[in-house]
Amino acid sequence: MDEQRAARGSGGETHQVAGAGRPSLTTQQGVVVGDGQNTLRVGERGPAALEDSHFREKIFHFDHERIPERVVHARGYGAHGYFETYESLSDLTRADLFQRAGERTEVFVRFSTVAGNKGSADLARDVRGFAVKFYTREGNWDLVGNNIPVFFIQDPIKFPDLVHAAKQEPDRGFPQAQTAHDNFWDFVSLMPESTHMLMWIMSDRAVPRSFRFMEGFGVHSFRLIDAAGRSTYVKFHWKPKLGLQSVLWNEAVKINGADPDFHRRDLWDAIGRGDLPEWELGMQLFDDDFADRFAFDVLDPTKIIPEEEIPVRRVGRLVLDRVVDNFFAETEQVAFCTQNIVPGIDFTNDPLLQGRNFSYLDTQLKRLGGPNFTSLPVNAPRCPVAHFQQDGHMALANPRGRANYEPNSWPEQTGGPREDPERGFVTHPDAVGGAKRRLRPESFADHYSQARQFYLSQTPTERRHIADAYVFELSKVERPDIRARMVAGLRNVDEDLAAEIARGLGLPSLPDTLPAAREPIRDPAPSPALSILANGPHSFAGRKLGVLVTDGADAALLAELRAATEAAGATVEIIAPVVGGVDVSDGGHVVADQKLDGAPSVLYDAVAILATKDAAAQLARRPVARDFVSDATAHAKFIAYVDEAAPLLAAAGLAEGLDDGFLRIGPGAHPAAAFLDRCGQLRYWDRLGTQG
Ligand code: HDE
Repeated sequence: MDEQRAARGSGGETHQVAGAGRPSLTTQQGVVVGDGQNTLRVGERGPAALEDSHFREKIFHFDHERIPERVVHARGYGAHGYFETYESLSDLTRADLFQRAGERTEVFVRFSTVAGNKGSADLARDVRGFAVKFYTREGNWDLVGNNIPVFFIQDPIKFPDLVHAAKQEPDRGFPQAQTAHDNFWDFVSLMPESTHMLMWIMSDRAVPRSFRFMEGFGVHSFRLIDAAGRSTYVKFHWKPKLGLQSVLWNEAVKINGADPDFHRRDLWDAIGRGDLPEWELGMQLFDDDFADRFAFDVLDPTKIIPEEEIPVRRVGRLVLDRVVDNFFAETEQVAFCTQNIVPGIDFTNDPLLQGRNFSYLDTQLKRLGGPNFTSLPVNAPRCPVAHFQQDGHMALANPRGRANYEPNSWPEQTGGPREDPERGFVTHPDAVGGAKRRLRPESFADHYSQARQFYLSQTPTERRHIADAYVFELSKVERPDIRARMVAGLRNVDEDLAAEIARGLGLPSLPDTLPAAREPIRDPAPSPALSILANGPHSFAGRKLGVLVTDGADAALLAELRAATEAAGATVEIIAPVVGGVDVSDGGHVVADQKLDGAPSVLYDAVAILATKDAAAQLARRPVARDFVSDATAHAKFIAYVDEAAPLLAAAGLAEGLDDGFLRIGPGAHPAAAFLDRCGQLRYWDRLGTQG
């Protein structure tokens, strides 16, 4: 044996062999592998032998590891959890998961960005997917939503055009994961129906701080159907327990460099430490009378129903409590399909929803390679499944016996399942009729009023961000006529906004207003629910404080800061000049979570600086330390500091006139808890005025 080993390797490599509880390595055929380090060769320095079945099998499998990525929503991250119903909704729906108070239904959730490829960065300016698979006792229900309640287009036939225009341009293969390029703005400026969605995309909603701090929406109107067959319209909402939070665009750009996996890491870490992300499921419920008198068409996916008109009733909560065991098996192979609904829920004729119902099944076939993807554990229903579908690639759930058709006259035990009119799915008998035509309903023609309502419902800070985002994106557009056309359309939304963008772009003059298909409503009632900043959350829970420490830092203050942060339900990360950590004032050693160069302040919701005077003077000479402070300042973050940190603050341009977003902590100054209190405001926007 030793001789053989010596013959195998002369490079001093480590051979780890099976034994002592470690299983033997095998091939896919179950044959135990004797040597996993060397291919079979003829002669010591000779050619490889084709009969090396282990090598051949291993490389073959590796060559086929990738499956086609999703054509949209390629970059995503999933987790398991449960949905808990608050109270029986049997007066509204016969859907089994809503029948019993306290009932828990297993779920799998996948969050995603839309435009970027699988390896793109998390903080792209983009809509986020929020797809939930409920494994109910009466089959799988997929609520495949987004974090924005409207969409770009009104007809599914435009989806390939939209996606082509948004993704990287076909000749050059870039830019990826961004809409800041000619093709996107060319297309949307020619599609006035996208105006409302664009307002959301240019707003802070498109750069969420993490998945945990964003809302979700089913977008379309759906139906709930009760046991008597009565239909109630419903729009689905997800409300994050921790409130909404977004980052500044300048932060997003920097986070993408510092940690392109910022969002998935955040979800993984939160679940890992038991800080379980939670959302409430909300329903806006309405009937035909409301639909008839509502100012817009409830089938138009470019419109919302303001919460002030139909309140959101909270009916249950979603808790994510388990990360995936294997990213590929679960997050990558999960197959959401909008047509997966259960008895008690039904579609409406929203044209986009109808188109989606075709697309999702089709795309799974391409992506997962065959029709049997429903047998994969992440896709398989948790309730009994019985049918006569058979064979195909990778058939795993094969029927037994002779009967593979029905009706048949084989005995009950072997004759297989039959339809069940009592328990089965019944389509709502919606009366429809009319000529077969290709047309856009007249009732979908108002493209600007709700865009205006959204804009007017934002705080001044948020409005500033919207204007800045338009200017940023359109400044990347090379063709001046596209920039001008976009501004011409925006004059229908808000003259001030259009003028501000025109100024930001340096347009020589304000272009003529684009003619509107229908005259927009000039004075829509604001909907306060549409603003992020106007709605709290006034809590630092679930957020992260970055504490920059140096040798000699005040040990007692650090302990106090940790305790106050934990009491606020937040987490601390220690950042030091070296990852090995620092020796603090009481002689103890504090291990760092991050080395300063790898932990810019954009990764934190607030920061604290605990340094000695000498160490602060040393840090002041390092650009990375100065950036740490000046970025936190520019991003309106709350900053705690000790007196001794003055040299670093001064080097970052903050010699005097610190605003109320800065708080001196430590002996003779504020207690750490006072700082955490302030952090509950999340950002000190006054520092920026409305200057972005
Ligand atoms: Fe999708 N969409 N979509 N979409 N969508 C896909 O299905 C499509 C739309 C959404 O995490 C694809 O499995 C069409 C609206 C999410 O796996 C594909 C139209 C909303 C996800 C597809 C839309 C969504 C997808 C690509 C216009 C919000 C990711 C991969 C008619 C309500 C699901 C896949 C996951 C994925 C088609 C518009 C949400 C090609 C044709 C509106 C969250 O089937």
